[in-house]
Amino acid sequence: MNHFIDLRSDTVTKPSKQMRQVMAKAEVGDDVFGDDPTVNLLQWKVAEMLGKETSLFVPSGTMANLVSILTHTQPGDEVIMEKESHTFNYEVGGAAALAGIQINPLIGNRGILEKEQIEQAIRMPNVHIPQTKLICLENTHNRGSGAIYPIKKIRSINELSRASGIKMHLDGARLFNACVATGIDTREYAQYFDSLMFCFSKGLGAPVGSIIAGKKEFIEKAHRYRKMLGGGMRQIGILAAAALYALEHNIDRLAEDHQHAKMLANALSKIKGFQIDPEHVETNIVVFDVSNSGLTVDEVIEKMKEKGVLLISFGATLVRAVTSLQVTREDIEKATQIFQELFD
Ligand code: TLP
Repeated sequence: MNHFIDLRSDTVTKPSKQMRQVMAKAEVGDDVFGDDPTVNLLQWKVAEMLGKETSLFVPSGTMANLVSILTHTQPGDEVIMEKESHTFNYEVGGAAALAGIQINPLIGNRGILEKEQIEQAIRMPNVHIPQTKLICLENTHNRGSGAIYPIKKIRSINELSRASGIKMHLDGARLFNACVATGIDTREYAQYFDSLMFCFSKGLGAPVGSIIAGKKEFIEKAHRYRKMLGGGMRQIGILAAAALYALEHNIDRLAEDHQHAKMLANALSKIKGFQIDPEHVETNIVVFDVSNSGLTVDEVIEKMKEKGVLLISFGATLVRAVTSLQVTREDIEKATQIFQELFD
């Protein structure tokens, strides 16, 4: 099999020829000295796009979330987040191990929390009780099948957080998917968060990198934590150039990924053994339940792999398919046909 249709993640995209060309030509310097002009340009541009004072390029989304949590909290503090969130499930417990914080995981609806739930979870000031210092939201929500956080809900959570003196952080790994799907500007989302991060290495198609934005004072402190975690990098203008290219060329086209995901979700919803509500597929992530198929998740994945389609497990009965830059409409049609042949 020489061409896999790779639906495992939007992280699998490879830099295009044009992206590699700008990487090859990038001006570089030692970024630990603050000398890399391409990184500086990227950080300035992202701060502008998000309406924040400044920003900080980091190697990964995981480090972006961890650095942000470290910067906002002290060991023993409590952080509210959704139970299915990426930080709670897939960041190796780093916030507990390295920031020493306690997560208070709340159960959301496809990853979305209500203001009232958060209100009830905020701790009273009392000598026995950990103090709530941070609320983390995720937009789009990965395990929520790419669900978009409604801006109204973000606004009301923000009112609560301001009234309670609690900071807000956004895991916006796929923030641009939300922006493209809703037409809501990045600044509009960003204004409600003290810090936010997004990834270049997912649907935007760059090989490496994420970025954190916030106030100058916050980012100065975050910079020290990035260094502490070993995230101080040197001539990374070549990576920043890929990120700049991605911002210029790969945002609007995310709409295609969303169409492809919807096509796939519609087709899967007609297959008897699978359960999925296509209405729940708002962006590029398709999660479906295979429990009625008589097969295990691993069997479904293996059968599809034999036919050249790659998927991943998302739990005991759930399979995930993600559309991205290098997945064409023909690939989706072909994958759909294979699903139908194998499981209908
Ligand atoms: N998500 C990856 C895997 O880790 C599961 C994926 O394939 O979806 N926040 C969110 C919402 C994410 O989805 C991810 C990566 C991260 C943070 C972490 O980013 P990286 O992988 O750059 O550390």
